[in-house]
Amino acid sequence: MERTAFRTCPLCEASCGLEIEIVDQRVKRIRGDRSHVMSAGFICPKGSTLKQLYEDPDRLRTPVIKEDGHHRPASWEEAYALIADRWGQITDQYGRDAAAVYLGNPNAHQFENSLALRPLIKAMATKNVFSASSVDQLPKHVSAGLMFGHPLSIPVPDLDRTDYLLMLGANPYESNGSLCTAPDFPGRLERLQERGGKFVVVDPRRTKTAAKADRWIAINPGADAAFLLAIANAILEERPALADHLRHRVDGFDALPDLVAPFTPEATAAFTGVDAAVTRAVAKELAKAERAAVYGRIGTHTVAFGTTASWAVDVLNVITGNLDRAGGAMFPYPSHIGSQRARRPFVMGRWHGRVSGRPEIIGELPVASLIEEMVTPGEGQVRMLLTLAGNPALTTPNSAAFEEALEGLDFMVSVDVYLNETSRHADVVLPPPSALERSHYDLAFTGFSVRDYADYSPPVFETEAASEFEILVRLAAIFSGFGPEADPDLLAAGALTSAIQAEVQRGDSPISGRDPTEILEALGDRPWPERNLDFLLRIGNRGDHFGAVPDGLTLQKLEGNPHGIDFGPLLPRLDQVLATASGRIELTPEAIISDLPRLAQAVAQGRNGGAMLVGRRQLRSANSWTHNVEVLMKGRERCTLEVHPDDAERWGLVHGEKALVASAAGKVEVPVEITADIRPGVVSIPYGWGHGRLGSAMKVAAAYAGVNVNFLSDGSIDPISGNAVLNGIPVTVGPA
Ligand SMILES: Nc1nc2c(c(=O)[nH]1)N[C@H]1C(S)=C(S)[C@@H](COP(=O)(O)OP(=O)(O)OC[C@H]3O[C@@H](n4cnc5c(=O)[nH]c(N)nc54)[C@H](O)[C@@H]3O)O[C@H]1N2
Ligand SMILES: Nc1nc2c(c(=O)[nH]1)N[C@H]1C(S)=C(S)[C@@H](COP(=O)(O)OP(=O)(O)OC[C@H]3O[C@@H](n4cnc5c(=O)[nH]c(N)nc54)[C@H](O)[C@@H]3O)O[C@H]1N2
Ligand code: SF4
Ligand SMILES: [Mo]
Repeated sequence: MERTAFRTCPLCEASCGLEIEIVDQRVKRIRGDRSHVMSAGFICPKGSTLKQLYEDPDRLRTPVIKEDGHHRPASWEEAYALIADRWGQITDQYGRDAAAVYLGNPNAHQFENSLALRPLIKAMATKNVFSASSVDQLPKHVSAGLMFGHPLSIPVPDLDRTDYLLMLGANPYESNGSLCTAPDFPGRLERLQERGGKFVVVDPRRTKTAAKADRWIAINPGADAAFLLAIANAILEERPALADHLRHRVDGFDALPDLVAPFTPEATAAFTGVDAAVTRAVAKELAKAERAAVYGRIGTHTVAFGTTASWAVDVLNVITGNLDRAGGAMFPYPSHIGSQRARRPFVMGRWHGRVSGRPEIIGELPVASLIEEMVTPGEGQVRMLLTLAGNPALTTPNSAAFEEALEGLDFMVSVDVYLNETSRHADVVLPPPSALERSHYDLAFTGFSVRDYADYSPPVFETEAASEFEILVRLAAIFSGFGPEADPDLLAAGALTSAIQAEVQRGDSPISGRDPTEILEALGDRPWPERNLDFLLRIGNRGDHFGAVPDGLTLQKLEGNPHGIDFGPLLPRLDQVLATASGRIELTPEAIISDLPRLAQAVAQGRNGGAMLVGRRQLRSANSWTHNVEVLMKGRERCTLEVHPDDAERWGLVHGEKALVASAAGKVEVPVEITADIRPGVVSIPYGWGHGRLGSAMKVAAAYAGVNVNFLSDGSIDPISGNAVLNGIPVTVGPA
C-alpha cells in the first residue's frame, strides 16, 4: 500500500511543508512539498529525519520510573499515581511554590501543547514558572510590550519586499530564521539581492549568511545596543521628521536625540569594534533606502544589553519610517487571532522571584534564577520540578550547578521523548508520541511569518498511545486535585465549554450572544485539540464566525488544502496593534531609558582585551535534541572551538588539538578549529552539545558527545528582561 502525506516540519520556525511517501505503513522518503504555499519545496537536512526520529529505538515509548538510580519501564497508571502521590505530599507540606515548571522550545511547535499549557500552569498555581524564553527572545517581548503595548506585537522584516536589510546576531543560512518565519530564508535573501537590494550582516563571525551579505560588520560581542544607538544618533543628526503614517502615533520622538547623544559613532567605536565611518555609512544607507528593515536575533538578545538592543532595532524601524509599511518591519496577523486583541497594556512584575526578587515577565521568572530557587533553603524553596519538552541541563546557564541542583530535588517529572541530559534526573518520564503521530498547526510561528498563511496537517500515522494533550490534561487534573483517575475528556470538554461561554459573553466577539451549545456542537467530534483549534480559527480574523461569514476559514477548509492557504503579503495594521496606555508607540519607555547609563558606562570603560566567547548554531542540529540521528551526525567533528589564527598563535593552540576554555562558571576542553572567519579576540563553541552523560539513553548522541557550552555561562542576565547572557562571555583560552 502506497500513499503520500503532507506535513509541516515542526523542527524549526521555518515550518516547511514536507511530502512524505509511505509504503506499507513505513516512511520511504521525505522531501520538500513543492506545492506548499510558503516553502515551495524547500527543505533542510533535518526535515527528512522525522523518519529517523520516529523510528529511533532509543525514543521512549512507555513511561519510565527511576528506582535505585536506574530507570525502568512503568505503566501510565503507575506513573500518574506516583506523580499524584508526590505532588500531594510536597505541596501539602511546603505549598504550591515548592513546585516549579520549565517549558522547553518544542512546546511552541506543538499546538496541542500550547493549548494545554495554560490550564496546566494555572492548575499548578505556582509562581515558579520558567521557560526557554528567558534564554532566548525575552528581551524582544519586553521591548515590544513596552513600545507597542503587547509582548507578542513583534514586527518582522518584510523580507520579500524590502530593499535593504540590516541583520544583527542572526545566521539564517544555518538557523533558517527566528522570530521571522520564512522557509528558504537564504533563497529570499538571494532574491533580495537579485532585485537590486542589499543586506548587511552584523556578527563577530563571518557566518555563511555574512559571507553572502553585501557587507559584513565584525562587531564585538555584546555591543549591538551601542552600535544601533550610534546609527540612530547619526540618522537623527540630520533632524529627520517622522514619516506621515507614524507622525501622530509616536510618543517620545523629541526626547530621542538627547538620549542617544552620548552614543556617537566615534564614541562607541572602541567598544563596538566598528569604525565610525562604517557606522555612518550604514546609517546613511538605511536612512536613504526606499524600503528597509532592521532585524536582530539571538546574538542581540542573549547578551547583557539585550532589551536595549531589541528596543533600538525598532527605534530605527520607526525613525526611518519603515515600521508598519510594505518592505519595512510589519506586524503579522495570523488566522487564529480575533480582530479584537485585549487592550490591557503590558505590565511586568505581577509577582517576584523569592531569592533575588526578579520580576515576573509574561507569566514567568528568568530561568537563570531557577538554580537559586532550588538550592536556597527557606519557605517557598523549589523541591519539585516538572520539565515539559525542555532540556535545561544543556540549554540553560551554569549547567554544572544546574545539574547539581536537580539532584537535590525531592521529585522531578519530565515529559520528553528521550532519556537525556535532563530527563535522566527525573523520577518519572512521560513520553508523548513522535511528530509523525501528531497533527500540526502553527499557533506560535504564524505570528512571526513574512506572509499571512495557515496550514494544518493531520497525523501521518495513527497511534494508540496517549497524545501529549492528554498527558498534559491529566497532569493538570492531578495538580487541580482531581486525582490520577480523572477523565481527560471531561476536563477537555469543560475547558472548551468555558472558553466558548466566555467568548459569547464578550460584547465585541463575532459570536457575541450566540448559544454556546450550538457552537460546541458545530465543532463536531474531532480530537479536543482540533476542536479548540477550529474554534480559534472560526472566531479568528478570517474565520467563518460560525456561519456568519459564508466563505470564512474553518479547520475543515484547512484540511481541504494540504499545502496550506496563502492569505498574501503582510498589511499595515498599526492601529489595531497598539495597546499602550497612550495608544501610541512609546519610543522612550522608562524601563529602558533608565538603564541607558549602564550602557554609557560600558562604552566608556571599553574592552579589556580579553577573549570573549560566543555561541553558534549548525544546520544539522536542532537545539540540543536531534543528535541521536546518525545521518545528521556523521562527517567531520562539529563541536569545535573556532579561533582566529592570530589568537591561536598568541595562545599556543594547534588545529585539531584540544583547548581549555575557562570562565567564571566552569571550564571545558574542546578541539580547536582555526579559522579567519571570526573576529580576533572572539572564540565560538556551538550550543546544544555535551551528551553521553551517565543515565541518559541516546546511543548515537553519546558517540558524538561534544561539550556543553553552558558550563561556561555563569547565570548573569540582562537586568531589564532577566534573559540569560549566553553570548559575550569573558573566557581564558589555552592548550588543554
Ligand atoms: N549557550 C546557549 N544556550 C542556549 C542557546 C544558545 O544559543 N546558546 N539558545 C537558547 C534557545 S534560542 C533555546 S530555544 C533554548 C532551547 O532550550 P530547551 O527547550 O530547553 O531545549 P531543546 O534542545 O529544544 O530541548 C527540547 C526537549 O524536548 C524534547 N522533545 C522533542 N520533541 C518533543 C515533543 O514533541 N514533546 C515533548 N514533550 N518533548 C519533546 C527533546 O527530547 C528535548 O529534551 O536553548 C537556549 N540555550
Ligand atoms: N539548524 C538549526 N536551526 C535552528 C536552531 C538550531 O538549533 N539549529 N534553533 C532554532 C531556535 S530555537 C532559534 S531561537 C533560532 C535562532 O536563530 P539565529 O538567531 O539565526 O541563531 P544563531 O544561528 O545562533 O545565530 C546567532 C548569531 O549571533 C552571533 N553573535 C553572537 N554574539 C553576538 C553579538 O553580541 N552580536 C552580534 N551581532 N552577533 C552575535 C553568532 O556568531 C551567531 O552567528 O534558530 C532556530 N533554528
Ligand atoms: S528548515 Fe526547519 S522547518 Fe524546514 S525542513 Fe529544516 S528543520 Fe524543518
Ligand atoms: Mo530559540
